[in-house]
Amino acid sequence: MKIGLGLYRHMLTRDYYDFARQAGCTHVVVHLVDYFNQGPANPRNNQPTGSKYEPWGFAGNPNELWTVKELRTLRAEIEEAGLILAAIENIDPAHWHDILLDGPQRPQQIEKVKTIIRRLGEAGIPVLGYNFSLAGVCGRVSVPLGRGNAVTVGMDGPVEEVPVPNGTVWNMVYDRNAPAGNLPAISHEELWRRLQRFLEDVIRVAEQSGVQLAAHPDDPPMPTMRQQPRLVYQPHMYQRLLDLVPSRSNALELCVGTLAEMTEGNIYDAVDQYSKQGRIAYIHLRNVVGKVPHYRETFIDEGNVDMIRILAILHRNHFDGVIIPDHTPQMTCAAPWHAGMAHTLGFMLAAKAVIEFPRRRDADLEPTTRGDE
Ligand SMILES: [Mn+2]
Repeated sequence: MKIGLGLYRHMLTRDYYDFARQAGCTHVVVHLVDYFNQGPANPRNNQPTGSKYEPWGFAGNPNELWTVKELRTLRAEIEEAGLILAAIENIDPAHWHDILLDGPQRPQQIEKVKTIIRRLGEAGIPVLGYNFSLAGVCGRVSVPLGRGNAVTVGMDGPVEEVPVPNGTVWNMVYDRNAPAGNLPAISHEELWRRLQRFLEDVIRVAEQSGVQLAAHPDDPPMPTMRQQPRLVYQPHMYQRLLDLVPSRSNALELCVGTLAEMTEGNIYDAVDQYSKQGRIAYIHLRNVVGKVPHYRETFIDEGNVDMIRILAILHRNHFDGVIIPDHTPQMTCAAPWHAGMAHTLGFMLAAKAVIEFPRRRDADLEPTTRGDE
C-alpha cells in the first residue's frame, strides 16, 4: 500500500506538495474542480461542507476542458516535489451535468468526458475518480462534537427532502439562469440505467487510454436525498456497479468512512470483498461513529472502525494502490486542515510499518532485554 494526500484545487502549490512529503506521502490525488468557487457556505480551510441544502459553489466553464499541457505541467510540478500524481478526483458538473440528468447535451458531454479521459491518459495520469450522484453530499451538519470539541460533520437525524433546484447537480450550480423549479424525482432503476449507459459509452476509451474510472459511493449513504435516488448506499451495491461493465477500467474509489456509515453489511467484509477482486483504484480512509442518519466523522484512531484491521485486510489481499486520508475533524489551531491530515498520516504510516514488517517488529521486541540480564 502507498500513502497519499488528497489536495483541493486551491492547494496545488509547492507548499502543499512539500507538506505532503514532510508528512510521509509518496503520492497525491488532485481535485481539479474548484468546489469552493464563490460558495459562501463553504470555507476553504476544510473539506467542502456547504450547508444542509446550500450548494458548495459554481461549476467551471463548460467550454474549457483540462488540456494535456495543463495536466502534464501539473504532473511535472508534483514530480519535481518528489511525489507521484496518482489520480484526478471528480469531474466538473459543467462537463457532465446532462450525463447525470439525461439532458439534451448528453451526447456532446459524453464526447467531453471521453476527451478528458484521453487527455489524462496522454498525461500519464492513471485514474479518474467520479461520483455518480444527483444530490451530492448534503443533509449534513457541522458541530463541535468531536473529541476535544473538534468541529466535525455528520447527520443528526433524517433530513427534509428539500428538492434540488434546476441548474444545480451534485452540489454545484452549473446554470445560474436555469428556469425556476426543481429536478424531477427519478427512480433508482433510472439512475442505474444512466450509470450503465455512461460506463458503456466511455469504458473503451478508458481502456485504450490506460485510465481507470473509480466510483465513490454516495455520502451520506441514504437511499434517497433531496427526492433523488442514491446509487451506492449499501456495501453490496458496489458489486452491482462492478458487474455492470466487467473491465479493469471500471473500478472503485473505495471510501471506508462512507461504507462504514451504511446500515447493512460490515466494513471488514466489504473491504475484503472488493480488495480481493483487484478492482479498487484507490482508497479514502476515514473513521466514523454511528450509521446514517445518525453518525459523525471522527479522528482516525477513534470511531467504530478498527483501522489497523482494515489495513491488514488490504495488505493480505495484496492491495498495492494509494490510500489517502478522507476528511478529519477540524483541529483547534492555526491550520486545522493541515493538523488533521498530519495526525491521520502519522497514524497511517505507523500502521503500515507494523503491518508490512511484522517479523522485524517481533524480532526487535524480544531479544534485546534478555542480553542485558
Ligand atoms: Mn470519501
